[in-house]
Amino acid sequence: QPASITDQIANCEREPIRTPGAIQPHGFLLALDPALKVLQVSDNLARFIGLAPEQALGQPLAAIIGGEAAEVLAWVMEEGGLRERPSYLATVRCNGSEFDVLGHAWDQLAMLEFEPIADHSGAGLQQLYPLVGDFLNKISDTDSIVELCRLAAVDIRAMTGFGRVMVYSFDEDGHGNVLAECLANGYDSYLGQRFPASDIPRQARELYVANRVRMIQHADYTPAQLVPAENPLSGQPNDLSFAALRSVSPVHLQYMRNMGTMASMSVSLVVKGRLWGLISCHHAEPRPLSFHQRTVCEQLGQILALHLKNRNDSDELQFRLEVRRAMVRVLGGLTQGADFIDNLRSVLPELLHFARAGGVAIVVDERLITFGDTPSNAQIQDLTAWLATNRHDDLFHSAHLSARYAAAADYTACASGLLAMPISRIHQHYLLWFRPEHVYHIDWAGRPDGKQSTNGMLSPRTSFAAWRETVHGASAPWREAELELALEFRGALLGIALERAEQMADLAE
Ligand code: BLA
Repeated sequence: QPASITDQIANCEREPIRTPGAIQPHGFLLALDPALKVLQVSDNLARFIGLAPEQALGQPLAAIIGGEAAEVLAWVMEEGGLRERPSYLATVRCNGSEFDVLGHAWDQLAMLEFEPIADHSGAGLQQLYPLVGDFLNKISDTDSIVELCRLAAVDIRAMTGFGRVMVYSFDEDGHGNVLAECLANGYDSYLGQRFPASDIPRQARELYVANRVRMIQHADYTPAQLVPAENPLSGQPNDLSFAALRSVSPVHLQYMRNMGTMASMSVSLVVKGRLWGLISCHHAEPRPLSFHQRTVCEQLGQILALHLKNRNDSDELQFRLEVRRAMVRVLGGLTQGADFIDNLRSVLPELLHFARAGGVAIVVDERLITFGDTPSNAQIQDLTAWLATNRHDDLFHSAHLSARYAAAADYTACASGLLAMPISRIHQHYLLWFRPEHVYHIDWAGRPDGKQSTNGMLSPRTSFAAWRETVHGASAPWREAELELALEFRGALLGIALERAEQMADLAE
């Protein structure tokens, strides 16, 4: 029996990406104890150093990489100490080749990663620093998010020479939308396309918040296994979360090959602790990139994220101010008459404007007042009866009402979206706002349901050809700020109604 799609996604989420037990083979790894004795090695050591793992294990560092290199590294580690994130220790020469050495402390081990520098291509530090400076200057004059992202894509491409650099952001459902890109000749455009959430499982997103850059140099590599397979100090598989050479999930390597991408780097864009998006770089051929290049890209990503946050904060603030102003106009326009409903009737246009709605209805017992574009009176009565039986908290909102309440399919044109607010604590009295349908297209990068399943495992799709989905029955979304202010408005309204009732009672005495 084939596994359900939910089970298959759960399988993806079980990919042990932090503990693969192996590294990418373009460099080698040594795990040392505090006395710099070698406790674990990657099994590709021979290719770089000419030693089999058995010859290296238990030896002092100097016996593996030579006295001079070991002395430099020991000195740097003693001076600076190792941190939990890899830092550049030194460039050392061993066995006739030069290596950039990164070090980090993890799982009681000193993890040293050696990357041969002969491989590295692209800009050096002399070119990289001015590019970051330029980027800082340019983005200060930019206030559109898309333009910010475009400038980042252009500069990352200049820094790395990748054939395709994309900046994409995740929506609430985790789908990625390509906002900007910069391409070399011969690379297809993905601009404006959407990538389904299942392309990047949850545990990978979590890791990418902590570890902000990852490089896959060759999507067709054979992993270099760690020997022994487990950390001898803990008896557990090594946590390689922060190792630059961490071997990546075979599922993802298949995805890259399906896409025609032989090398990739992605840089996390973290805004307020959340993975806002990624800068994703592709190359059709394998491509090495030095630690310095990756670090500069990581920093550029941080600068971009900071600007995105500022941009977002000021947009949000502006929006809240506007909604609040609209709310004040409603409250200020309420007349002071004895009948609460008549008072509300006097501010119908302001009510409409407050919720950026196309229609509004006030439902009080048998009385029904509508304004703008709304369903029929009978339909509204049915809708409020449904609302009443489906107990909701202080507010009910939907930007796709017919998915929750089938009868609404008859009036999606005027009421694809609904915001319903009970305005009495005892009676079924409601203020209803309706938003019209907003038909839109999603250009998927490959059909989202086009994934293949092999032995119950979801595999990456094989086609990334654009596929257009047209979405009906949805309205513009209700924003967090609108819902919050609607609640505030409700509090004010109930307060006013109560006050009025008390005045009436006083008069009656
Ligand atoms: C990881 N998937 C990733 C990563 C990206 C994507 C960027 C991070 C690794 C990297 O930097 O290359 C996906 N790449 C994309 C997307 C774009 C892109 C969306 O360029 C858009 C432009 N993938 C699948 C399926 C599964 C899956 C079906 O399609 C699960 C069965 C898994 N993707 C998967 C896993 C990882 C991953 C497990 C983590 C890889 C790792 O870090 O070890």
